[in-house]
Amino acid sequence: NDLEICKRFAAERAVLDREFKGNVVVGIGSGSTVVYVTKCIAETITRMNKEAEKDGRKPDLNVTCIPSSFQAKELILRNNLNLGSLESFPLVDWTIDGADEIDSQNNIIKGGGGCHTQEKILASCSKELYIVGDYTKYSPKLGTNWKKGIPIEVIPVSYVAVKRKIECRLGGEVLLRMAVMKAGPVITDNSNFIVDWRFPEGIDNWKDIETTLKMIPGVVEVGLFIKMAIKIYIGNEKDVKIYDF
Ligand code: DER
Repeated sequence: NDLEICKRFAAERAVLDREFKGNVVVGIGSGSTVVYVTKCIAETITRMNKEAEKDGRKPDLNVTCIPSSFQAKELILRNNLNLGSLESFPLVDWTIDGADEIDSQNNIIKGGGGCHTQEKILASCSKELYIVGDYTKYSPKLGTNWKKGIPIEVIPVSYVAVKRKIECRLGGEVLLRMAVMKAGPVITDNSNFIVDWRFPEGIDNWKDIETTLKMIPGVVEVGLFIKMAIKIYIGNEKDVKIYDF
């Protein structure tokens, strides 16, 4: 459908804008848009190696991909890309990842796919973070389109205490994220729970909110990526809108 086409447009533009030369360490985000990113990276490498062979040059391109989740690792393997680990490559040249909502101030909600903890670690190790998404992801302010709240990964035993503290201090409602194909809560790649904070209207000091949430004992990571992205690619049916930050 047309949303998938928009995702693919954004993903391909973000990949084709990148430099593929010599040794490159690339971060792979999580979610459905990144499926197109990973496929396009693989196609780009194949094309460049073929061009080098045709010109009688030795292919000098060496791309190592670092995953942000079990899903990202599977994507890297399925596309026959070189799988690296953050332990071996703690400095990443560029990362491309998806998002749940982006506003005009470069405030981003991530974690709809339950992977924001390792995504944020990977983003923090990357020289450049590029975000890709379809046009439904870009809003004048957070909460306009994305109604599921801010994802927060928590240590399981703490989830009621964290819920209570957030609701008392910041208002809104905190819900434990329940699994669909399994009885009980979603369990993350890090063996933790996720709670989603349905925040109240009128919040805009997102950097302070991120710090306040992060400081609550039991909170592992918050799905707010504040001013971490260098460029945002938003795909429409006919073109890609790029926001530079
Ligand atoms: O969880 C995340 O932050 C993922 O990047 C994900 O939410 C992106 O969503 P997508 O499936 O629409 O790409």
